[in-house]
Amino acid sequence: MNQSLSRRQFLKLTGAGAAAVLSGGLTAFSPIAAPAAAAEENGSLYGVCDLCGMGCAFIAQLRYGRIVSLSGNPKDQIAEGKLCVKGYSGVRQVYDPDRLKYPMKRTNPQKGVGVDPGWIKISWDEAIGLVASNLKQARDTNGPQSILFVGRPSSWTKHFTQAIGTPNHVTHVNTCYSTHDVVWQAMVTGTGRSWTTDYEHSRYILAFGWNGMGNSKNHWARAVGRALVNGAKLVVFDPRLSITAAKADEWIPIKPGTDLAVLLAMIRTIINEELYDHDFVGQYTAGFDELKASVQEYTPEWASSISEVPADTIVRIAREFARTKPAVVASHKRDAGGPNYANSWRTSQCFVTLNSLVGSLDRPGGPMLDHKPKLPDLPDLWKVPKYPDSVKGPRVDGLEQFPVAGASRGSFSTLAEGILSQKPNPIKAAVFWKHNVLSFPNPPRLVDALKTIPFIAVSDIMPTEIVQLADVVLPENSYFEGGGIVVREYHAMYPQVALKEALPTLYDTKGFVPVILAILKKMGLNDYVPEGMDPGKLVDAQIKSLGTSAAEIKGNGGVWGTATEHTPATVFGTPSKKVELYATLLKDKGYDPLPRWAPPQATVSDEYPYHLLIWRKAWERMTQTSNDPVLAEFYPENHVTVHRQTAAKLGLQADGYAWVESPSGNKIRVKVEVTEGIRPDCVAVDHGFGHWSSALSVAYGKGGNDGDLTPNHTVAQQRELGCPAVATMWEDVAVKVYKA
Ligand SMILES: Nc1nc2c(c(=O)[nH]1)N[C@H]1C(S)=C(S)[C@@H](COP(=O)(O)OP(=O)(O)OC[C@H]3O[C@@H](n4cnc5c(=O)[nH]c(N)nc54)[C@H](O)[C@@H]3O)O[C@H]1N2
Ligand SMILES: Nc1nc2c(c(=O)[nH]1)N[C@H]1C(S)=C(S)[C@@H](COP(=O)(O)OP(=O)(O)OC[C@H]3O[C@@H](n4cnc5c(=O)[nH]c(N)nc54)[C@H](O)[C@@H]3O)O[C@H]1N2
Ligand code: SF4
Ligand SMILES: [Mo]
Repeated sequence: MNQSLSRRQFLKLTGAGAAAVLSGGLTAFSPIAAPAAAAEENGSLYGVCDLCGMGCAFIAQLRYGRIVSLSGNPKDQIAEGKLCVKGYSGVRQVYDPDRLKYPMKRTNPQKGVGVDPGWIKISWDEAIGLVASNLKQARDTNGPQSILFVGRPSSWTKHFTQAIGTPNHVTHVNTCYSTHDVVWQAMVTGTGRSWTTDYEHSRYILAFGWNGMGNSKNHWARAVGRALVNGAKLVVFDPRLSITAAKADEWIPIKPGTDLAVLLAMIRTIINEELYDHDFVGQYTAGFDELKASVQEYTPEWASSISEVPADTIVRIAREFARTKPAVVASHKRDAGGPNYANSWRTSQCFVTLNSLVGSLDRPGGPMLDHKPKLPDLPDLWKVPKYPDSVKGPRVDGLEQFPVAGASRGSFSTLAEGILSQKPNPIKAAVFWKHNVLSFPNPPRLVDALKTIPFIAVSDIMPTEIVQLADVVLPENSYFEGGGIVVREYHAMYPQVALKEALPTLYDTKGFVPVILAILKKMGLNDYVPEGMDPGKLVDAQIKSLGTSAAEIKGNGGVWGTATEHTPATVFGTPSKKVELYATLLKDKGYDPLPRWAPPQATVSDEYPYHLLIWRKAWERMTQTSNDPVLAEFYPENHVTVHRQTAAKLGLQADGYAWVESPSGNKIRVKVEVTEGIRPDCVAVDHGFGHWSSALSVAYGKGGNDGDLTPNHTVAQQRELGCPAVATMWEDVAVKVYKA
C-alpha cells in the first residue's frame, strides 16, 4: 500500500541541509491544480499533523510528487484512522501560495502595523550571517541577557538559548496550560502535566469549560461519544453553550470565574457524606485531613450565591459524580482551570482533588499518567561545555520571581512591559520561532515593545504579523517537509511513536534546528556544536533505542509500539510519593497548599457590563488555518456572540457589526451573532482573526482579535495577583459592547 518515498527523502530530517526541490514556481497554482513539473513519486508517505497539538498520524497520498489527499493512520492510537477538518486543511497550508519561500531582509528601517518592510531576497548564508553577527554584537556589547528567544521549548531550542547564555527563552505556556502544569507538578508528578484521559471508559464525565468535543480534538470527541453510547453521563458547566455542552446530558451556564466555588462545595459534600473512594484516598493521597478541615466553610448555599448554580444542583451532581464509577473531571488546557482567571490555578487544584477523591487518577476511565517511551536526548549523544551562569536569570519576563513557574516555561503576559521597561536590562536582539504577535494579550502593546528592539529574526512558514516586524526572515519547512518520529502524547494509553517521512521541500526553506546550529557556529560558539551534532543523528539514535529501524516502523504501518495492559500507578512524583491533596511544594514556595476560594480579578461595572468569553471554532486553528481559502469561504470572519436579550437591549442585529471594548485601551469591530446559548451577562469572541499582515492574502483585514481586549501585565501586577503559574488571565476581563 505504502510504496513511497525513498530513504534519501526520509533522511531529509527536519529538512537538514535540504536544497529546494521545486523552486518558487508553484505559487501560481491553487492547491487542487495539477503540479507544474511532474515529480517522480506517486506513492504515499507517513506524517504527523502539527496543527493543533494532538498530533494525529496520517498517510498522505501523492500524485506526481504532490499531496492530493490525507487520511488518518489507522494504527495510531490518537488518529484511529481519522483526521479532523483542520487536519485535512493541512494540505492547503503546505501549498499556500503566500508561504515564505526564501530568506529575506528588511530594507525599511520603520516598523509597525501597516508598514511595508521593503523585503529583498537574500541567500541562506547571508541570512545566517546577519542573525549571527547581530546576536554576537548584542552579546558582546550588552551581555547574553540582551538576547530574547521566543519559541516553543525543545531540547534544541533550550540548547540554543543556553549556549548563547541568555535566560530569556519565552514560550506560550501561560496563555495555554501553565496553571494545570504547575498544579500537576505540585500535586501529582513533580514535573508537569500529563495529557491522556481515558474518556471512553468513563461513566460520568464532568466538564468545567472543557470543550474537547467542540475543538474537534478528534480522539476525545470520539472517545466521549463512545462513552455516551455506553450510557455515561456528561455534565458541562460553561457560561456558553459550547459544542460539548450541546452534546451533554446537562448544561449548567455558570457565572464566569466562579467554578472554584462550585468545586469546593462539591469536595465538601463528597467528604462530609463519606462518598469518597476510601481505598484510593487512604493508600495513595496525603493531606486528606487538612483538606477536610479547610473545605468546611464552603457550603453549597455559599457556592450558589457566588456561582448562580442552585445549591441542590451542586449537591446532586457531587453525589452522582462520586457514586458513579469510574468518573472524571475532564480537563485539557484552556478550561476553567486553564490560565483564564486569577483563580484558575485553584480551580485546577480542585480538578486533581476531585479526581483523587473518586479514585480515578491513573485508573481506567480517568486521567492517565504519561505512557511515553524514554528516548535519548542531546546530552546522551553530545558532550558540550557547561552553560554560562547567566542562563539562570534574571529574565525579561520576570519569571524567576515566580518560584514554581519554572525557568523553562515563560510568560507572554509580562513580556511587553519587560521589554519596554528595559529591566533587568535592555533587549538588543530577538529571535522568534513559531509564535505570532496575535497570540499575546494586548498585541498593540507588544508591537510597541518590539519596535524598541534593534534586531529581530523570525522563523515562520507564513508572512504573519510577527514576520512583518522582522529584520531577517528564516523561512522554515512546513510539517510535511520534515521527517523523524513523534511520540504519542495526548492520547497515549501505551508507549507509541509515529513515523514522519519528509515531502521534498517545495521552496528554499530549511528546518529550524540546522539553522540555529549554523547560527551558533557563526557566532563562534563552536564548542556547543560538536562534530556530528545533527538532528538526524538524534532521531536515528532514538529509533535505535527502541530496538527498531525506520524501515521496520514503516513496514509496521508507520507506528512503533504495541498495546499493553495498564498498570495503575501506586507511587507518584511528589516528595511524599503520594498525590498531595495538601501540596507541600506550593506551601514551601508561599502559595496556598490547599484549594481555597479567591475571586476572579474582573468585576462588571456600569461602564463595562459584560464578561468576555474566548473560544475557538472547531474548524479553525488560530493563525495556522486563517489563510485557508476554503475555510475562509465557509466562515470568513469571527463574531461577537450575544444573548438575544442583550442584543435587544443594545440594539444589535444578527450579522450587523458591534464594537467590543475593554479597559486594555483597545476595541475590536466584529460581526454580531445572536443566540440563546450564552448567559445574558456574557459576550463571546472566537479566536483566530483580526490579521493585519497584508501579505496574508486571504486572512488580511477579516474580523477582530479577541486578545486585543485582554490586558497584559507588569511583573509587579502578576505578583500582586498571586498566581504561581503567572497565567495570562485571558477572560478575566469585563467589556462594553455597542453598535458599530
Ligand atoms: N478547533 C480548534 N481546536 C483547538 C485549537 C484551535 O485553535 N481550534 N487550539 C488548541 C489549543 S492550543 C488549545 S489550548 C485547546 C483549548 O481547548 P479547551 O481547553 O477546550 O478551551 P477553549 O476551546 O478555549 O474553550 C474554553 C471554554 O471555556 C468556556 N469558559 C470561559 N470561561 C469559563 C468559566 O469561567 N467557567 C467555565 N466553566 N467555562 C468557561 C468558554 O465558553 C469555552 O467554551 O484547543 C486546542 N484545539
Ligand atoms: N487572543 C488569544 N490569544 C491566544 C489564545 C486565545 O484563545 N486568544 N490562545 C492561546 C493558546 S491556547 C495558544 S496554544 C497560543 C498559540 O500561540 P501561537 O503558537 O503563536 O499560535 P498561532 O496563531 O498558531 O501561530 C503560530 C505561528 O507559527 C507559525 N508556524 C506554523 N507552523 C510553523 C512551522 O512549522 N515553523 C515555523 N517556524 N513557524 C510555523 C504560524 O505561521 C504562526 O505565525 O495562543 C494563545 N493566545
Ligand atoms: S485533531 Fe485535527 S488538527 Fe489536531 S492534530 Fe488531529 S487532525 Fe490535526
Ligand atoms: Mo493552547
